[in-house]
Amino acid sequence: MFDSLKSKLLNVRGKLSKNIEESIEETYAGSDAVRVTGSPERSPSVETQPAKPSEKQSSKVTSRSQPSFSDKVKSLVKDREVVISEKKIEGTLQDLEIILLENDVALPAVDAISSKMKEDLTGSKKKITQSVDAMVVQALKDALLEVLGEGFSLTGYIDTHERPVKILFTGVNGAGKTTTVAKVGHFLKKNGYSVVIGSGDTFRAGANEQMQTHADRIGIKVIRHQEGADPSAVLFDTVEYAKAHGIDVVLADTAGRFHNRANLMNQLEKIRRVMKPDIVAYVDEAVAGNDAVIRAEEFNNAVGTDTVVLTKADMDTKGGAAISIAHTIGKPIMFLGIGQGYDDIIPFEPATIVEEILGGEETC
Ligand SMILES: Nc1nc2c(ncn2[C@@H]2O[C@H](COP(=O)(O)OP(=O)(O)O)[C@@H](O)[C@H]2O)c(=O)[nH]1
Ligand SMILES: [Mg+2]
Repeated sequence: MFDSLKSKLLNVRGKLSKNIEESIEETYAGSDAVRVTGSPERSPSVETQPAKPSEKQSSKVTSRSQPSFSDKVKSLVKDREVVISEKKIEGTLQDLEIILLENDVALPAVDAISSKMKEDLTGSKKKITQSVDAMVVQALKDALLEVLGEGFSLTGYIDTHERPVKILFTGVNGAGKTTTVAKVGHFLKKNGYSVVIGSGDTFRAGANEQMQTHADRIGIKVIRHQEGADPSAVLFDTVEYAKAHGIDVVLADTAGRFHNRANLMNQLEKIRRVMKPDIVAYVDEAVAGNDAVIRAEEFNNAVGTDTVVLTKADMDTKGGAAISIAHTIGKPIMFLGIGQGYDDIIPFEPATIVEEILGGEETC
C-alpha cells in the first residue's frame, strides 16, 4: 500500500534533515554558541571555526582523533534552541510538493501539508529536543494528520445512536460498493452487531444475485425485489424489516449507473428521502487518485456524503486519494478496502495510516 509515495517521502525526508543540519551548523559557525553553551556533560571546549563549516572544511581543521565539527554540532543541538532558516528548506519543500502532486495528492492538500511543514520547521527560535530526522518526521506526521482529519469510527457511531443505524452506500459502477457492503456487514457481525442488507441495485442485471451470494457466504439476510424495481421501495422495506426484527444496522447497496448521471443522482436523492439514512458513505477506488477526489465532490454536492470508503488501497501505490479526499470534501474516511476477501477492510485510523506512510519510524 502506498509504496511509491512511501519511498519518495523517505527521500525528501533525508534531504530536509540534511538541509536543516546544515542550517544549524551555519547558525553555530556564525556565533560562539557552541563553545559557550555546550551541555554540561559534554566538553565545554568545542571550538567553532570562523569560516562556513562545510563537511570538507571541517575535516581539514579537525584532528583525526577528535569528532568533526559537524558531529559536535549534531550532538550539541539536542535540547538547544536554533534558528532554521526558511530559505534553507524552501527548495526541499518544493520537492515535497512535486512528490505529493505526482502521487495524486490534490493541490489544496499539498498546499496545506507544505505550509504546515514550513510553519513547524522554520521560525524564530526553535527548541530541538530530538534528532533532526525525528523532528522532520514529526513535522511530516503532523502535516499529514492535519489533512487526514479525525477518521470515522463506525462502531463508535452505532454505539451512540438509535438503532437501526441506516447506512447508504453511494458511488459509481465498479467502485466496490457491493463488496464493501458485504465486508462492512462481516466486520459488524464479527463485532457483535446484527445486520440486514438491502439490495438497492435493481438496475444492473445480476446485481441482486451478486449481493445475495456475498450475503449467503457471510450469513446475513438480504431484502431484495425483482430487477427493475424501485430501489427506494427495496430500501424502505429493508428498514421496516430491521425495525420489526430489532436489527442493529441496515446496509443499503445502490446502483452505480443509471440511464445517465443526472438520473442516478435523482434516484439517490429519492432513496435518501424515503430511507432517511443516518450515514451516507461514498465509495470509490483509492487507485482512481484525483478522479476519485473529483467524483467524491460531485456526489457530495448532489446527494450529500457523511463519510468515505476507499477501496482497492491494496493496489494503490500513490496514496493520493487517501490523503486528499477528507481534506477536499471535508468528510472523514471510514474504511479502507485492502483486498477482495471479506476480512480485507480496515477502519481508517489517521495515526495508523500516517505511521504506514512514513514507514512506521520512531519519532524519538
Ligand atoms: N483488490 C481489491 N479489489 C476490490 C476491493 N473492493 C472491491 N474490489 C473488486 O472490485 C470489483 C468491483 O466490485 P463491486 O463491489 O462489484 O463494485 P460496485 O459496482 O461498486 O458494486 C470486484 O471485482 C471486487 O472484487 C478491494 O478493496 N481491493
Ligand atoms: Mg454493485
